[in-house]
Amino acid sequence: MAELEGLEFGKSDFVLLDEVTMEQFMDNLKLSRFEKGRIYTYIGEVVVSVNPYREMDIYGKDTIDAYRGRELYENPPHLYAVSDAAYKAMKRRAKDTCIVISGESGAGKTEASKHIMQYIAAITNPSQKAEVESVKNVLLKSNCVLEAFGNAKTNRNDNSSRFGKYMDINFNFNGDPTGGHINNYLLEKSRVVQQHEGERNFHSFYQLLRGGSEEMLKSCHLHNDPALYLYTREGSAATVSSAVMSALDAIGFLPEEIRSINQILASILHLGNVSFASDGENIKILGLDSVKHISELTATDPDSVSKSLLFRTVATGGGEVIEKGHTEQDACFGRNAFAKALYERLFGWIVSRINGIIEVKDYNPVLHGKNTVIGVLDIYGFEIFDSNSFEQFCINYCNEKLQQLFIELILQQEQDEYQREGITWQHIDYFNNQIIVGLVEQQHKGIISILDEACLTVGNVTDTVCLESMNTKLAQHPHYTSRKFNPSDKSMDFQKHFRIRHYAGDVTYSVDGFLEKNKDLLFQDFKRLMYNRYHAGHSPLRLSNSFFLFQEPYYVRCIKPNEMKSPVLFDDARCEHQVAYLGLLENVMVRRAGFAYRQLYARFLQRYKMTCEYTWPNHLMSSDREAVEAIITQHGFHDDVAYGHTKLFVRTPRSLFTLEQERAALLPILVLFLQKVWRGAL
Ligand code: AD9
Ligand code: MG
Repeated sequence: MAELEGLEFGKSDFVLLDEVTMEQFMDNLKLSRFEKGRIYTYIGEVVVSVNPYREMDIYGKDTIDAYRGRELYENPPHLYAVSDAAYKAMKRRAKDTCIVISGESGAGKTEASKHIMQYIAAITNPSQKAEVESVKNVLLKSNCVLEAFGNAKTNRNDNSSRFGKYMDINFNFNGDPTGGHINNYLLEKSRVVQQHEGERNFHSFYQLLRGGSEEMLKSCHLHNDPALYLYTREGSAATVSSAVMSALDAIGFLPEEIRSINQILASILHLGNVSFASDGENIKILGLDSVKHISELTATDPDSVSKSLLFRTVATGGGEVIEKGHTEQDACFGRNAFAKALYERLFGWIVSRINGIIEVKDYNPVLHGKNTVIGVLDIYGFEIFDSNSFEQFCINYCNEKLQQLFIELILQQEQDEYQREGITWQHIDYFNNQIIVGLVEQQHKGIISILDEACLTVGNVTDTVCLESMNTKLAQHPHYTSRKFNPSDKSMDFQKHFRIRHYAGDVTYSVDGFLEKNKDLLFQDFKRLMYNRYHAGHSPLRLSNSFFLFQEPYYVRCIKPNEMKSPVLFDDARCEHQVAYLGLLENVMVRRAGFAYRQLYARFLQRYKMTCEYTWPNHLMSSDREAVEAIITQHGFHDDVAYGHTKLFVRTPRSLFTLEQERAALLPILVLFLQKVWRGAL
């Protein structure tokens, strides 16, 4: 039982706090949980996780066995318990479920997603069927590959996800994984050509240079020193494992495919080393060796590579097509655009190749029953840097959407339902970030609409002109500020910045490059999928256009204890800020005053009528509600429930658990009874 942890570990569920105040919440989180090595705490079924920044001995086989098949409150809080709850819901009730992991950059989302996947893999396929083992193996190994190509060191996290990931695991009627699908969102491809000070390019480049065999490097015309390449000059010191190559191999990438991946990475590095010089009129390429290597590695003709770097093709007014020489600046821009596009496509191809390997094959719903899904969503966390660009704008918008989802499902719908059902309820107030989501995505008036409009306008609309339009149209919005407040701060060019008061903090964005990046097709795709989610309204995670029906969500809310990556430091102010903006206190209030379980009277009756003499086999009361009341009264749970118009609400899961146990004990007797009836013995 959760309480068996002992009083020294405080409350394992914040719902049990004596009083719901920020002070008590923080004391419990810091003194009783984090400082005693208890990194997980519940708010009902929501897991609050604090990044321990050290290896914890809580993910071994023994722990997995302890959680397998158990109810949430039977063990101390753990990711494994919610993973099991999601798994049970999927298996028992054939429910599609998803686990949504949120928190700022470095809070522990990706680690959590891996623990969840590992748990699910460990508890499934008891009969060790080879094909199921192989699916699980690919699903687990794909994390390593995705991290190599999609993660990088940032100033906030050494292994920061620079893309959003939604991974679906498909299950057959036995509850064994039969396949999966990865959706990836908005890779931060600008990182390929440029990184902030102290940050690095994607891990894959360093793994290639530091981890690649001598022979492979030679065939790609590479040296093993990242400092030799413009794109990897930053932060080359970190050690690198070559696990990704063996993971690619284990997943089923063919040797020639792995070779091609290396060749494309190498081409990108060589591209970065192509530079240009101008003689006043024309420009020429410096570093023809690099061009030669690129053409060899991409099987293209060196002259064509040079030409595409130096010229662009334009249509004249008279319908003619001519080649126009680049300026030095244009050529660098074009080179970088090419490198980014190559990487982006490589990443997309790797994901689709993995999907091809793990997709559910030969599935026949008639033969195999309903195909159910558990999804795990791990996106890039909310981030604020000294300088924030379009990438941060999209990342933070994405986090606003997730917060909105949480509010909708956990705070709003819950309270709406109590009201609808006529349950006496003291409304709990919370900050609804819909207003910020609207600021970004509202049609015609929101930032995205203004950007789109500027991109579609013929003529020379610059980032600054677009900013002026935003400043005019959004002047009255309480979460938008046209410039940084402190005019004495000379480091900031006011004409190029705007500020959004996000749910998680104020972020000042530089509009430099906004329009160019907004034109990018990938961003268009991203926006479209977010809009879809928004307008579809019914799905908790409509981040994908295909396969997606209503899924029952489970939440993991990650907290970053400090900015130093320290295992011992709990920065009170930073943590309190996160608890506040994540709405955790409000979550406790709603949960505490609320009900863990609800069910329509008829369905409740159907399941538990055998546990009460007045309802078995049929009740003679005037309504199902009265019959349910009889069951509840007989078991002495009267104080633990409320009766709505159509549903019964049960406050604590414990009452339900007792009913479940009783039902389970009665079932064999019932079966015997029915057999006798059939045989005519009764
Ligand atoms: V970002 O939004 O992708 O930048 P995440 O994903 O929230 O971020 P991540 O899971 O990458 O953070 O965690 C950051 C680091 O914290 C990891 O690299 C680990 O060093 C550390 N960490 C996080 N969770 C755990 C854990 N459960 N046990 C031990 C952990 N270390
Ligand atoms: Mg991550």
